[in-house]
Amino acid sequence: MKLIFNFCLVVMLLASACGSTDIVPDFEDKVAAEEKEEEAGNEDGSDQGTTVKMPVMGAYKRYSVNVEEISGICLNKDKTALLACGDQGVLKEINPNDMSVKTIWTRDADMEAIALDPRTNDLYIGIEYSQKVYKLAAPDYQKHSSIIYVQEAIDNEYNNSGVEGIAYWKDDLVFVGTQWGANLWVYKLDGTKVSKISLSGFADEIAGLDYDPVGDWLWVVDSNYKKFYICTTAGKLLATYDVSFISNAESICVDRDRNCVWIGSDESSPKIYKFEFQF
Ligand SMILES: [Ca+2]
Ligand SMILES: [Ca+2]
Repeated sequence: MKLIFNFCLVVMLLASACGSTDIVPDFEDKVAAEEKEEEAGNEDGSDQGTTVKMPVMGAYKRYSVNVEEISGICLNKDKTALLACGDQGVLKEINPNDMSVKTIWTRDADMEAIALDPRTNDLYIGIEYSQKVYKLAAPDYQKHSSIIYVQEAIDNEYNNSGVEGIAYWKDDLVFVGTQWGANLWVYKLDGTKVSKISLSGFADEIAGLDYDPVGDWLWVVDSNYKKFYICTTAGKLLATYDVSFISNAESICVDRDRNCVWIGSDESSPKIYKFEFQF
């Protein structure tokens, strides 16, 4: 009897060791699993999961910044400066100490989103209207190529409600978000679509995106609802921050080294808001 039991145990262990190894998590499965967890927690009125402390927003400062129609912000490779792009086709570097600006690259394209690949320091820039992503090669950021086409946004003519957010995730994966439908895709850098979800359960649009590897969170800014959010990579809302005083918040950048979050406002006199944060 004991022998049979041991044999069964070995078989079970082997089966679990040989289980499927999904490299790319399936969004729908992950969302369903999270919903199940929630339901299970609610049944007996208690939350069995570990409570995660969410970041606390503090005071803010507002700066005028010379980046025309600022619409995307990320940190540079050594996190000493901000890189920002705007609708007028400008890529600029911003000194976070005095907000002085220098131009890096220009091109006639509606640049609405920016992310840096920490493995290569290449930049990915989301282009609205043509609904694609440029790769801008490090170190000098003067040579671009089109690497991703968001075909659904092209086919359904998202036009000016198209690609507005991009964030580097991991491996060769990026998140791409649109205003229309608050749609969020994962794409491989070779242009292959991996998955799609919508954040429309809480957001009106995705106007800007950042991925925060410390919390494994997505930070999303929504210029229509005038809020920004933290959600899981499966799209579960974790926190909401009100920024009703910002006229057109289209870019977001989490800066843990400076204990702040940067929000850019695309307006005729472009602004950057620096929010103190306790992470
Ligand atoms: Ca814009
Ligand atoms: Ca737009």
